[in-house]
Amino acid sequence: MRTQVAIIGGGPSGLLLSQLLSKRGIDSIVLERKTRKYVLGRIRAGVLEQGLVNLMVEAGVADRMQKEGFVHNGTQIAYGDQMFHLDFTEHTDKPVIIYGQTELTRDLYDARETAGGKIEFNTDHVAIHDANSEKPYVTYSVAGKNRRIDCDFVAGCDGFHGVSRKTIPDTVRREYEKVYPFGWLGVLSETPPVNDELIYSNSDRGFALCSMRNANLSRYYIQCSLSDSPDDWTDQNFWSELKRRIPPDQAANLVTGPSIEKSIAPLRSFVTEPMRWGRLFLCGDAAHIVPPTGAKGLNTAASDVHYLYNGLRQHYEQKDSEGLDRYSELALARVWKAERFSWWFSSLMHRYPDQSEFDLKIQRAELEFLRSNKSAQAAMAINYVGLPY
Ligand code: RFL
Ligand code: PHB
Repeated sequence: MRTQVAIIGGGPSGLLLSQLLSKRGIDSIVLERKTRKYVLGRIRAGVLEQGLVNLMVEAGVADRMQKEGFVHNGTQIAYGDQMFHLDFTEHTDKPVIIYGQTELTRDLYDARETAGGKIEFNTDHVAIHDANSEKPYVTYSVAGKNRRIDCDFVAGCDGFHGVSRKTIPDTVRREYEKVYPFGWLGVLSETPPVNDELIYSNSDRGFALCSMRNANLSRYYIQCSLSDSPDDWTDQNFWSELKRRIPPDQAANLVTGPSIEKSIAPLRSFVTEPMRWGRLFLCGDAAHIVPPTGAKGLNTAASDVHYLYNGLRQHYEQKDSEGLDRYSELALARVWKAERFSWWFSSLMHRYPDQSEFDLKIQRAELEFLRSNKSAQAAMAINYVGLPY
């Protein structure tokens, strides 16, 4: 087989890139290790920046998101018994949209199917060859048969555990990492959200987040130990722990119900450099990970897609390689700012095992500064709604 862009990974990065390219008549094939059902069963992001929304519009897949997504003009920050509103509209001209990654991915799969886009599911043994030459190709197997795709470029959109990043030789690749000493236990339940906005809560018992997907679907998280397993947490224990970590008036309003999904995510900051090697371009979680505090993962994947899509367009439409040549530099400049914000917000909101009394006082002082200082709020709001591409 031959295509212009071979895309490894059928998560949001790979699908969005494929859909955008097809709108410009640029051909791609997506290789996905799992089934569509499996990918759509992973509960992940819920907060979309305007930049991602704009890309969905450009890709022609924004109708349902614009109908069903919730516009949020601010968020709630709680600590102890206090809670304050961080107003995005006061400091920026952008809201965020609440729309699940699962729904966004479903819309992209539907659009690729309607357009007759080629997606191979259940692929095994994907390998990228001659990426640093003029003639790269990808080999894989599906249903026991070996296949080969010759292509102009390879987009490595295969997430943190994929093969693309490791294709870049150790002598070229540099990795930067911080692993956090706790995880997030997440629960999805068919209950109305406790508040109209998200609540990020710093409590003595650890961090909690009240989020949502729609009027009758809530997503809650609590900071947990890395040695915990979801089975250690009964629904009842989860709800009572969550109630103790949010302000009492919110806890009193919390509607509880059976969990329909429960999982634990470790927290990690990670960046690989460069994001390009020859004709291989890394995109999204394949190149970088942020802790979920601040909701930057999917949104940073989207800004990579933006730079790569525009670089590829420039290459095919204008025979100009500048966008592709600058891809790594442009993408990384924005990635590091999202890394900084996610690290800062995580540090502000969690309990760390080695935190001293002094550290706790500093954390409290920073929260009070944020509550009372408009410039601090502006800096946070600008980062939360998303820095420009
Ligand atoms: P994905 O979604 O991991 O997709 C990669 C795809 O590649 C496939 N794959 C392979 N396919 C072929 N061959 C191989 N060898 C392959 N290896 C892997 C995988 O099966 C998969 O389908 O990466 P992508 O597309 O870059 O998207 C990134 C986002 O999924 C991720 O950044 C976000 O989910 C992070 N995240 C959040 N981001 C936000 O912007 N806002 C949020 O509110 C938010 N909340 C979250 C999150 C992530 C979380 N977890 C579980 C890590 C909340 C949580 C709890
Ligand atoms: C979510 O709804 O899953 C979510 C929202 C905000 C975050 C992280 C996750 O910062």
